[in-house]
Amino acid sequence: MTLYPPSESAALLDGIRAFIEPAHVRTDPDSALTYGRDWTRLHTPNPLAVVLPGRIEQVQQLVRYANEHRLPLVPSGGRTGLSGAAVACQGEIVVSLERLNRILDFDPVDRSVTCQAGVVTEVVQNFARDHGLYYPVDFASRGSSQIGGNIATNAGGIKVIRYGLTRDWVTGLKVVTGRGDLLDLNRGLIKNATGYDLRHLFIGSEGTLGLIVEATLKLARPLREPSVLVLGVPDLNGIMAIYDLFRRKLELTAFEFFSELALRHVLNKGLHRPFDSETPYYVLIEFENPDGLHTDEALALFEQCAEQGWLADGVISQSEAQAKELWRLREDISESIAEHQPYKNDIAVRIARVPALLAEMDELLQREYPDFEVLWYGHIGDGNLHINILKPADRESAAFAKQCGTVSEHLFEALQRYGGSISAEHGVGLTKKPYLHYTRDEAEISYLRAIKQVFDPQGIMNPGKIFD
Ligand code: 2HG
Ligand code: ZN
Repeated sequence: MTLYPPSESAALLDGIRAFIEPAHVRTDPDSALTYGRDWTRLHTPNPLAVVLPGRIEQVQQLVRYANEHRLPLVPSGGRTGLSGAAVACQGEIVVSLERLNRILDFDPVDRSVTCQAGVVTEVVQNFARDHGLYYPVDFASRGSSQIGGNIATNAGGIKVIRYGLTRDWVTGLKVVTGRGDLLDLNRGLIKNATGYDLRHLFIGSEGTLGLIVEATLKLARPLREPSVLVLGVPDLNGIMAIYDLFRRKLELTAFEFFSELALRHVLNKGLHRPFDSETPYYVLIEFENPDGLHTDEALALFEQCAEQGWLADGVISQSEAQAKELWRLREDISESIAEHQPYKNDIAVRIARVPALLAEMDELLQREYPDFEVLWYGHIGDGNLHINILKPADRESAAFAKQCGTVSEHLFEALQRYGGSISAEHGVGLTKKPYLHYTRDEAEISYLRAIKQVFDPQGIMNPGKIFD
């Protein structure tokens, strides 16, 4: 635990105020609470200070100063993470990049945009749209998450089956390493066969190697009039059968699923059922459908699935507004259950192994949590399932977390047999650190440690996150 005696910490912070404007070196309780945690809400924020540099040189000065005085730094974006990677509960200095929020360059020929790390994801999406293009990395927290955080966690989201992860869209990165050096990585190039690609080490590094300060992102052509189908599915096995059939005929841009139990929470918040009948599961399928070109094909596929008994009911959007409404049934789930302090798991397995894993997990969860509300949803088309266990109102938080942690071990043992990952897209941070060995073996973790040592020899960058 890094805690400095008050006199020492006051002097340390005065030292920072010598190169960052005093108004941007904050110690008030509100800032500590806001900037000291992410959306996990499991840890008590306790940063020494929150620092908001406005220039890259200030980030470098801060890292050098932190090395001199052994001050731990926690890089901070929109703090929408769900694994505690942006939590400062051990007297660290939070480094918020939110003042570095400018779009710096756009090139229509390259189809690329260069922006500072603190630009909000949705601002990049809107910027691309206003220039006739599309930034396809998308998820429910688009309005608050920041590009730097997206990159530091290699954010996934709802369009991965067609567009891949954040990693696939980053063509350039400027980073300040844990040693205080500014590296200009790959400079927007598509091809660059000159040895190790350090850019990819920083993507997904969760702030443990340094701070991302600038990024160049590729853009795509816009989606052409996407249509959305929501289908009611009686049995888990039907889900992947539907996926297989639909993707043979249509180029899908999303294939999501959620359970009836999960749906009920968004209905409680005022959304409407997509159709009258209830089924234990639902899938949401999105595909480009310019001028309704593929509607007949989609309806024929719907009929085929119905004949096989894979689906019981369904609806197809008739307008952009209706497509958006249908998306909310899936996208609003996470926020709608936040008040129940869910224990979250975010697992991944190869697509072909999803049905067998689902069956095994379902059986295990029903056995281990007979009286808990367990909600399933996620990006099943890329093999990513979110499992949320809601805390019963009368259960004490620590006891609940302990029980869930024990069941997670059974879950991860099964997952390991399937060659899966204990974190598909939410990262490791603090909450999944104890389970990392289920996905990365000791030899591999020793290489991760060695890499960290190169970029951050004094261990000041987000210590205690991913691994110890
Ligand atoms: C989603 O897909 C987010 O909605 C959040 O990744 C998942 O709340 C969750 O477990
Ligand atoms: Zn997700």
